[in-house]
Amino acid sequence: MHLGTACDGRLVTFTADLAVSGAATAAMNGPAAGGGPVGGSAGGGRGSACRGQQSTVATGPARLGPVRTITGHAGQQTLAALRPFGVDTMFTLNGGHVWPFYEAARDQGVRIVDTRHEQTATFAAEAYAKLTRSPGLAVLTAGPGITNGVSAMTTAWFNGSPVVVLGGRAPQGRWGAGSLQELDHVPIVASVTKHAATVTDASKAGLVVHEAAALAMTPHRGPVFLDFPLDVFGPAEGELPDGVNLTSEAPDPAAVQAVGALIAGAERPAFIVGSDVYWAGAWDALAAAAGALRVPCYFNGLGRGCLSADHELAFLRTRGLLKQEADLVVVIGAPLDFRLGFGRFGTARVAHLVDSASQQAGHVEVTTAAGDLAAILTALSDRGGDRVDHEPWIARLRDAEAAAAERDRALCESDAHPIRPARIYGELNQRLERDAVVICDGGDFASYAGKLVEVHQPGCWLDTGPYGCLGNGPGYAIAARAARPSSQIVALLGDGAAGFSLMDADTLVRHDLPVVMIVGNNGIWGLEKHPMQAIYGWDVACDLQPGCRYDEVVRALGGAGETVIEPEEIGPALDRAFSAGVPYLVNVLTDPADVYPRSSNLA
Ligand SMILES: Cc1ncc(C[n+]2csc(CCOP(=O)(O)OP(=O)(O)O)c2C)c(N)n1
Ligand SMILES: [Mg+2]
Repeated sequence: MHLGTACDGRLVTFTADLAVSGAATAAMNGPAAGGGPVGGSAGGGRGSACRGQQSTVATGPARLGPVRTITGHAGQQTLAALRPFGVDTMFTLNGGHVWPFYEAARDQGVRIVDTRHEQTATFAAEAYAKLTRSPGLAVLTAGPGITNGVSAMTTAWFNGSPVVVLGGRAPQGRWGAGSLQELDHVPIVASVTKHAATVTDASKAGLVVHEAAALAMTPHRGPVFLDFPLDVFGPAEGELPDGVNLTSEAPDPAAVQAVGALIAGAERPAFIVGSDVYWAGAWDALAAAAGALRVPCYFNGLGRGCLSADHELAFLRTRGLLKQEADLVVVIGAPLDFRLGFGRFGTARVAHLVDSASQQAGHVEVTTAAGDLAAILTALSDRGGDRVDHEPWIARLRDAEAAAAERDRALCESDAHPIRPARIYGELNQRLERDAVVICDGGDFASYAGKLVEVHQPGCWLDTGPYGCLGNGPGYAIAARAARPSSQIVALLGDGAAGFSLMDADTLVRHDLPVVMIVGNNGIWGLEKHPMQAIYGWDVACDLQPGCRYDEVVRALGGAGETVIEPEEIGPALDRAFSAGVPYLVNVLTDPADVYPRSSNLA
């Protein structure tokens, strides 16, 4: 039995109504998994990354269970449908087509955070999903509002992030006559969502939204889109399921057994842990499996922090060695994409654990087990039996890791002028608390963060993911402060990246969301300029304004900031930023000649 919030704000009870499978124990997402009461103002009870994990797994199709009747237009039904999933905040930018959602948000106590660009609103919804492991909500007005959100929706699609995007839409009754912003959005977003449709019957809005949110949250997760013609909001009355019943695929025991046998027989195995381990809430199951099988772990995306960086089996700097030395790499909850050498690690055998059969790689033949990742990891740790001793391999990696950390330490302490970007991370690392949320938005500057920032808790690392869309930083920062009122929030922005959405520092100011932004300002699109120089010997379209005062932009918008030129000024500037209590941008002028040591193959 779990608590939910009725549309009138009353707490109501509902049963999760789960069909329990025999052996599988898995993480459910959202409040139905034991997250406790939902609703109330943003932040209250939403601050922890780690809420509601181990519960029972339902393996059958979603069933609606008992229903309740909601009196109210489609907007009212929609928000009432989303509340039991834990949705307490809406990210949006105003347009008359979506006012019924605002009315419902006012009535039902859903926080409205309005941004200066729909891309930011949608990125914020994605980050809120990442931080709360429940659906993020973006409400976008018809036409340009929705098309402005497409890159962020696509980012959510690539990241498997459960985002619910609600769009306004020109009236159905006049379709074809040329109403303002009359655009059929559905085909535009169909290829980057799990489901895209137009709601055509106000009395079904609650049910349709419930099913869309459940689909977004069902592994493999992802964004969904519904638009609402202006003339079908109601008045109406509709039914709503009283509970949330999420399901995930039960893994095939034989497939899990095959992976277990590979690990037991390997001398030098490694796990690479990706975002879907986090989405599944499977960090405890991961720790148990890695510990029982003695397998060193590397991390990708939201996988970072699933084991603390100082765990004896957590490794950061030696992944490159796997290609030469590992004999087995088990990739868990991440696609075998360009970030992972397309699933090839030298001569090592590769196994792939995915949260749904839909995520099985088509481009390489590897041993694959699909299904609930917590269930798979638990089955692996319970396997028992003999296995090869991995301690010499762990010791070898530990030595290599220590040597690499020593090399990084020298970089992080560099007092070169102009400033080397690594020095910024040296100063930042000394100040980051274990639950700090670190956000990356940029080229080389963000890559340095991936190499040098150590993550200690699940849900504390937000990068843009494999879609690589610059401009996510301010939206992610808005969501991070909204979801984690008392954690440090740090957005690391390249100077090029900052140009996409720094105007949304205004949103941080208006909504009183103090965060620290650090611009690694090398005056160039560094990740493009250096490779162009290396390949062509020349470059074009790679230069930005040297020394541009991005801090003045934030000051003009009502925040604060400063520019840093000398390495020893970085630390004190960060201290001022963390204690400022307002959005604060530290604009660090860095060396444009610093070339990031890049080896990944993009295509
Ligand atoms: C929306 C978008 N446009 C263009 C790119 C291509 N791109 C990738 S990295 C990069 C350079 C980023 O420069 P900056 O943010 O200044 O970081 P730096 O590499 O200089 O540290 C560009 C233009 C992209 N990934 N996303
Ligand atoms: Mg740059």
